Amino acid sequence: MDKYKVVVTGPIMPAALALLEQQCEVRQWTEVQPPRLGQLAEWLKDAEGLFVSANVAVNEELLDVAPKLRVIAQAAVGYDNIDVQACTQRKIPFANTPGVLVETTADLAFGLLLTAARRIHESWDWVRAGKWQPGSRFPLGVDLYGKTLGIVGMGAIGAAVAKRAQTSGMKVIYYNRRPRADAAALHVEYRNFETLLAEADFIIVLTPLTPETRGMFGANEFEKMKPTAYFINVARGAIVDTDALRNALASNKIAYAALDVTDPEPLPASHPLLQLTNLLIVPHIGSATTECRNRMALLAAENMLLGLAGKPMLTCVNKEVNYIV
Ligand code: 8YV
Repeated sequence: MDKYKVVVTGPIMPAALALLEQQCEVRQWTEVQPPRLGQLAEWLKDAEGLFVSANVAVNEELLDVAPKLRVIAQAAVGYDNIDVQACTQRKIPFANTPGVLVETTADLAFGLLLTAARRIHESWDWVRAGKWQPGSRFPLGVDLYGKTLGIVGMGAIGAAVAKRAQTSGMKVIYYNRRPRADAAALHVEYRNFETLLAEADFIIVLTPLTPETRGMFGANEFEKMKPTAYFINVARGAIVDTDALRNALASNKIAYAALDVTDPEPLPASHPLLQLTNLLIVPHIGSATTECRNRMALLAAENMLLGLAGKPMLTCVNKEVNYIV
């Protein structure tokens, strides 16, 4: 049997590559810089499968140069880089990787909250700089116990963060477009967006980036938060107006921010955000553990092989075309 032709747009965990290679002729982009469309075009001409790691925009322009494409699998849960409607119009099923990164990302989200509240990262810098001297005192942090966490975007990751917060004695409120039917079982309370902004001591953003959520946090929203509020974003940078966040932090309208995602990404070393001291930034590492990246890559590879064989993919987004006619 001829092997399927698959293009992989970036790094892939070895086990997933080995799985793909059993049935596919794989062309993998291995440069450090993500590929531009022109650099992939030759490979895409006869590609049947596209394995994306959120580093490439899958839009009409790309689909136009990939006439034989039948399946797209992405090793990421967020898919703001994919024009799903364009895929559906061309009857190309697209799958992401929900579920397998829930606990890992929740650990990072709650870890950022705790690290920021207790200034764990700054205190280590302080010790290393030799400032731990007789009589010296590191500045005080804030408690989590008894505080209110507001989760914006209460999906599976939100529920996993809520569990962690509740274990630390926090009350959890949330905002979603629609309240969750199982909120009582999760011991979380719904608030409208404005009320959540005003009530929360800590806010964690977990909502997907869509046209509706782009720029959802701007000057008005930071204005409504408590001056003691901690703002944590582990979703997508563009949900936040970066200038408005910088101004809110610089003028102490809010106390602190901890970001796993930024806009732009990567953040240039000269970026004005980096001049602030009341924030902590990590380089988009929400799912970055060996175990989690293996689960994501293997699920994406399984989806790819199922799709290429004309079988429904496990976690297809555009379910209406989750088969090959
Ligand atoms: C990264 C994520 O995008 O799954 C997502 O949506 O944000 C992260 O897991 C992942 O690194 C992309 O490979």
